[in-house]
Amino acid sequence: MKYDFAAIEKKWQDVWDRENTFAAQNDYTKPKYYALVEFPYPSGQGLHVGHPRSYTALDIVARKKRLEGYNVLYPMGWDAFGLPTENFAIKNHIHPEIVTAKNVARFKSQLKSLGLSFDWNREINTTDPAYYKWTQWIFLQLFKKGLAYKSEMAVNWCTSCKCVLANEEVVNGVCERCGSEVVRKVKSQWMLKITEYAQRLIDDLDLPDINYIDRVKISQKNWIGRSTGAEVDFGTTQGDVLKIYTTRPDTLFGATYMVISPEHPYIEKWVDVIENLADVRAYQEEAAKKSDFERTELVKDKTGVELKGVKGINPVNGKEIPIFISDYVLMGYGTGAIMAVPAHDTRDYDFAKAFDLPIIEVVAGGDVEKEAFTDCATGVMVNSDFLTGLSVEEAKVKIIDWLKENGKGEPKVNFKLRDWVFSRQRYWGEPIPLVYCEKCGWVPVPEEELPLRLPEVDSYEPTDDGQSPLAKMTDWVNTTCPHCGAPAKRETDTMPQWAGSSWYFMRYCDPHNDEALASQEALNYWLPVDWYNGGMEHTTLHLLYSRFWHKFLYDIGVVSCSEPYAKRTSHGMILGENGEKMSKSRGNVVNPDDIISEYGADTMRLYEMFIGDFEKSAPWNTASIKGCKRFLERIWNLQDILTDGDSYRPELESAFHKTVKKVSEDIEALKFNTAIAAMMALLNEVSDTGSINRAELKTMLVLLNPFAPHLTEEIYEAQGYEGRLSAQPWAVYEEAKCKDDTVEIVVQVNGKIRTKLTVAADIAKADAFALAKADERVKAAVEGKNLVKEIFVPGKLVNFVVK
Ligand code: ANZ
Ligand code: ZN
Repeated sequence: MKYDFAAIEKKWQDVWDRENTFAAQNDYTKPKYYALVEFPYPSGQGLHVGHPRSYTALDIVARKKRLEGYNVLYPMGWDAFGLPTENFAIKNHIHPEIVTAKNVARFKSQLKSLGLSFDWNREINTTDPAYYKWTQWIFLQLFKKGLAYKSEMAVNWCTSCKCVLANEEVVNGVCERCGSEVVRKVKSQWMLKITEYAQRLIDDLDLPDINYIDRVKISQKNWIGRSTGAEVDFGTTQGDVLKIYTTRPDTLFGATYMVISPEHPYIEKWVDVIENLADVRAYQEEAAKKSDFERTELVKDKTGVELKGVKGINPVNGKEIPIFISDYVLMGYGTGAIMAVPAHDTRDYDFAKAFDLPIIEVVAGGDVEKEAFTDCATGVMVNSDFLTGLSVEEAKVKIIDWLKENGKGEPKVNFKLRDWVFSRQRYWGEPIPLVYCEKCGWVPVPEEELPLRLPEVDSYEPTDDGQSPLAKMTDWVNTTCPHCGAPAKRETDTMPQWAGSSWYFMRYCDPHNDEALASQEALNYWLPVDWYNGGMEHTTLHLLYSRFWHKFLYDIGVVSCSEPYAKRTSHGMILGENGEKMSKSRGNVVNPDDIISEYGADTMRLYEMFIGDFEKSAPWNTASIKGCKRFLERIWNLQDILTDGDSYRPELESAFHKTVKKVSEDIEALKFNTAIAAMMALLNEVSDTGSINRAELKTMLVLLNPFAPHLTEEIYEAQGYEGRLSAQPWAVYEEAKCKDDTVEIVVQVNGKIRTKLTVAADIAKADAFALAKADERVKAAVEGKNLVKEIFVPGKLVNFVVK
């Protein structure tokens, strides 16, 4: 019989659909397991071979957990709002809804062809009004609690398209679409106060029941960027107090100049005294064009302009020092002003060198003639008056006391995290459900009127002045104030793509509920997600945004746990055969459809799990996919050598127990590749005996089922086992039977290896020596010599010392 994977896979996919095999049960008394993968953006390109790496991994987990008796929720949906679809719609004059539906259909059939055990009854789509009704509802709750506010924000503005661009649309400072210059422009935007949650978003990562892999935890913490230091009041010759933020108040005596951001409000205050205003204005204009990222890059040449006519005054010694504007100081962080300590800060050092400014060493131990001495936490203070001789740590404490006593400053904690810019001047997003009334201000659309649907528009292009295309729909825009009934206008901005994905894991718990985002019982039962896997690229923003929304919903009593995900892992990327990132331009893209039709879904699944360490990136390798195919064919052919037998044969007993143990543990530990290797080794051992009995085959099929579900289910049925394989219990092992019966030990003479022997694992010392001495090579090495010592390390070695 030939292994006809195409027929087998089609057959079982139909059976699973028909029998609803993978539906999560609404029986809240059973032990539950919620496995989650990041839902895709249904792009026009279809599925990428990177998607199945994550989906198959958690499919394996989900299938194993079902066999272990859990009520498993493994859902899938579509994160379908967003720019590529909108841009496609603009170019081709097709409604984004139609584009989305087409892309979703393609993605779905591709996912089905992989045999993924998603519960399709719970499929969601963020662009479905029944879904975004609740995205809007959450926004309104944030608004009502004062966590959504409007603020002037710098946005990317394409001078030629005359529209606001998302960061992703700005490539090397120019518009991705037309190549024209992009400038920063100040516009009024909706913001969410995620900063209010900054401390909790850090602290809760260390809750005892939260299990994130380290690099994910670290990237969350880095993104939030908590820093501790002090705000210090510098004087100025204009009499104004110029507040700075520093993490190193201990270095105050080393401050030789100050820098304020080009947007700092004091510049306007000082226009009349600044002697070189034209230079200052020119510099401000240049800085306005750059992104924060470009501005703060370490390697960049330092530029700036001194504010002539005004000086800063260092509060610790009364010294007058120059004040510069430079783009490396950002207005959005700290106070937008710094004291520069070139001896101990690299950027200040580079700047001081470029502008020939004094460099005063205040922590001993480096060589500030050559470079900034930054790694000086354990150093001793010098040139610092009352701080001289103290350690850096002592100096920090003492200077903060001094600042407090003298009313010149106080300790301060800062976060890198900024509030979340939540509006987009775009069509294909959730309308922000607010109305502006001249009398009442911003008024929420009444909750019973949600969803506030996207109106039909004539064109999806933003207006000339950068407003959302919704602004052109005056019938829709003009409304009445829900509060006082006066004429009012709707907000025309829409939400960012991040909105829908910030709570989608909640919706899966109860996806058809139209009374609430999900029922309380469903949320209490299913949350937190037990295991969430996704790309490293989403371990900053998406993870942070969704944790923020979850915490907010926890605070207002919607969910009953403070963190959404109990465990978060991340898979490595699949690279092209040449080791480079897969991309159209490199011509190294592998299409999953082609692989499935040539080798079958089971081989594809197995291969993607075998390709290397799950957490590391791995290049595609066609030779290795063939190896996976051969393995499955050999499993298929076991049917030809099947015999009766309802327990493992003694010679294979420990091999089976060991493999069950290894596969069980490896799946939980993300080591899918070594789990597969263990099954391959077991297959070899079985094949060596020339037959397999029914008990042995059943265990093989159970172990392999999560990896190759179609093939295993087919063999199970064909060989007349009872019921469905997907309804069997997971394989069990006995610890006592996992021990090796035999081990290989090394035999040395005077520390040099002479031979290796295979002996019983529990061999007695005397027997080991006797066996070793009987070996010809050992005999030759000890011949005519005096045996002075015999050493035995159980399970490892025998060593004879001779003279
Ligand atoms: C003096 C100093 C001496 C500094 C020294 C560092 C080392 P974190 O919070 O760790 O990122 N800084 C403060 N506000 C800034 C702004 N708006 N734009 C750019 N840089 C700013 O780093 C805080 C440090 O970055 C502060 O401490 C300040 O330089 C600078 F040996 O003050 B420091
Ligand atoms: Zn009103």
